[in-house]
Amino acid sequence: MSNELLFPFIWFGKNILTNPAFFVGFLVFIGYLLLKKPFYEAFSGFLKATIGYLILNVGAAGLVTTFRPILAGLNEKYNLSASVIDPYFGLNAVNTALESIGETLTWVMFSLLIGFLLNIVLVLFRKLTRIRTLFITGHIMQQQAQTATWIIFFIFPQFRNITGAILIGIFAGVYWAVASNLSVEPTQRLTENAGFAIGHQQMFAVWAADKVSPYLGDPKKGVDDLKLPKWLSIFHEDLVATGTLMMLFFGLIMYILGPQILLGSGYEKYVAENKSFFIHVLQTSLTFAVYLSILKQGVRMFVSELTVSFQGISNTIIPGSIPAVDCAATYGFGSPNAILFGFLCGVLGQFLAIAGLVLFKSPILIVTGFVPVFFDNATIAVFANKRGGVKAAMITTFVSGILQVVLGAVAVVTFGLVGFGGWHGNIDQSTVWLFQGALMKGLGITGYVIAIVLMMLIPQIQYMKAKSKEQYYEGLVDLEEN
Ligand code: ASC
Repeated sequence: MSNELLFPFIWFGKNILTNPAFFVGFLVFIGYLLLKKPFYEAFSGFLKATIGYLILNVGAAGLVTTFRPILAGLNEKYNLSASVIDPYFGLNAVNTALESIGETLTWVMFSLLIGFLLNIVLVLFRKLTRIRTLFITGHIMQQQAQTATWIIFFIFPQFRNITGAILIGIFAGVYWAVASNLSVEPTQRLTENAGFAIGHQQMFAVWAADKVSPYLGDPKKGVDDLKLPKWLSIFHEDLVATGTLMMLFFGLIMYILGPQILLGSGYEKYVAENKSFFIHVLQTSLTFAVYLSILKQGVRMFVSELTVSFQGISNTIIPGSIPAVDCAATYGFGSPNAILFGFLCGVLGQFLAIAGLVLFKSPILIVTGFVPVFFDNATIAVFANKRGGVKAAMITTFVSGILQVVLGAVAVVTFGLVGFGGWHGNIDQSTVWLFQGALMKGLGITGYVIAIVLMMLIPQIQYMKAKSKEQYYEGLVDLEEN
């Protein structure tokens, strides 16, 4: 073909495919048209998705500029590299890391699409795969696809291309299908067969908590028998909790670094103007919460558009699958006390582990992020409390907090994210994914294949162990056995 004929394709590749904001908008637009929505809805979907992505970029850029002097200061003064364990900081870190190898986030979108379609196929062939669940929590899929993109591109530099995107898509899609499928029984037990599974970032952990809790404590001695102080409830609000955590951690770090290092050449002017360092520290710490909330707002916007077009597609192809949704959906069924209690024990575990890192002079400093410490541990506690009461809830979340920090630090090193300021940080990503990543790092593509095969075996074992095969497919549990 001549160059003129190819021109539209080249133009499209350069301007849309490699520009995630427009690529997401384009996907949504096509999705809406395929669902036979009127043109004006497709247009509005395109705008909301693209603008959402552009908003995300603003939040991400803001986080980077706020974080950079602190990261540089820690490095300069103590040779330390700080990483916030939180998926939103993780997004940011991966974004910068991908840029550093000359790649863009477009691959994330490709992989997301491939993973989602694969999950549908796995459910379609449920008689063979034993997969019953479709993962539909869009913002989580986006975060996980993004982290997986970095992991695969980092470990397999030869596949920084469409082959890599397919590998990422398969990895993510199989994880979504298998892990959410694994959460069916625990979730159904908790919710008394409400008919959904978990599609989030602690599905393996929920399964483990459901399994070990009966051995750890007595379900009759639940968290509700405790009296938690009322002021704790302010942490239900995520900006309050994030603001507090950021003040605690970055406040402390910035104080220790001191104004001279942090302000650099601006220091003299600052002293001359008689400004308060305390207020500077406070404002900078809270600025993290500001940019995080901008970033989240952007993610939610484009993801909710993607979800509409994705769900439309899946509903028409696979009726009768079990939807796997946000972990917060289980909170209405568990004890409300368990949520805060899990968060608290998780915080305790995390703080202790961080103190351990400092004490043992780890070159990686982990900073608590809100999302994993709250949502992972709250969710684990809800399940553990149901099966083993307050003792189980306490032990499982405390251990989870420690693992989140220690294995988070290991993950930062294993996945080459030192210096980028963040790691995904959720418990499944810091345990299961870390193990799988280590397999791939050690054994190359063979390790990748082993990781996928091991995951695919899980639903087979579940099915084999199921007492009633019919019930297995319906996803129902016997409630009397509780
Ligand atoms: C996450 C994440 C969020 C929250 C939310 C909980 O992992 O990225 O925004 O948890 O999904 O409801």
